[in-house]
Amino acid sequence: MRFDVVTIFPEFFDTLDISLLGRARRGGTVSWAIHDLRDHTHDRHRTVDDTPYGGGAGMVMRPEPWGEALDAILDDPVDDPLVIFPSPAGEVFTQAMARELSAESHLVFGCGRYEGIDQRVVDHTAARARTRLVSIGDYVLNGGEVAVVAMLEAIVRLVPGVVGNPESLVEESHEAGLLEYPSYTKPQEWRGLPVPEVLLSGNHRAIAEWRHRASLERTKRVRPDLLPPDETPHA
Ligand code: 6GU
Repeated sequence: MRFDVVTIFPEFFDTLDISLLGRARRGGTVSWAIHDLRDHTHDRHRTVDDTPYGGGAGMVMRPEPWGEALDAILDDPVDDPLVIFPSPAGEVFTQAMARELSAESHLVFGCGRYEGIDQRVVDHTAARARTRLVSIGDYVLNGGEVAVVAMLEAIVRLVPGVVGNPESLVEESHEAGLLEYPSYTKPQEWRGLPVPEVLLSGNHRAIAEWRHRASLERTKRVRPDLLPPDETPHA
């Protein structure tokens, strides 16, 4: 997988080289480039934003630097890139979307700041490449950078060959539509607190049943919205 990120804060992405993503990059499974939007400005102040037409608070990112930056990435596409604009006004990012995006060969992220990017940039991009607006949840961040780091961490770990043991991807929260069951390790007793007996039994069927029940109970308690209608607790 290849990805490109356009941002006015390239330093935000220095953390990508740590841990899993860095290892995947060194192993050749993923490659990426971080592009500074201000490299595509031509005035002394390297201006990227301006006041909104129609009035109102905040600033909007001007289209010209975005046009240039995206041209440089999209102009002669050898692949079929998917462009993602992180935005609180987008469709909500989920594990299912992370799975879907992990099968893409080329992702391009355009990180807006302030009150967003001039809409014509999104429209112009959508006319030449698959384009999506994606939100990571119902709250407001100052810009798309943190959202892109979060999305990339969720996406890249699903790219085949990135996580060593693919089985560890199957039994985790959200993959089965439920939250993950609680986990325990040594010691068997800690500060008077024992590990649930069944986990020490060696009875794999009983363990699987206990874990499924624990997943279900936890999901009912904290995320009843995730349950299929027939599992929803009655009011
Ligand atoms: Cl993707 N961007 C911003 N600025 N705020 C958000 C978001 C994205 N997702 C949730 N809040």
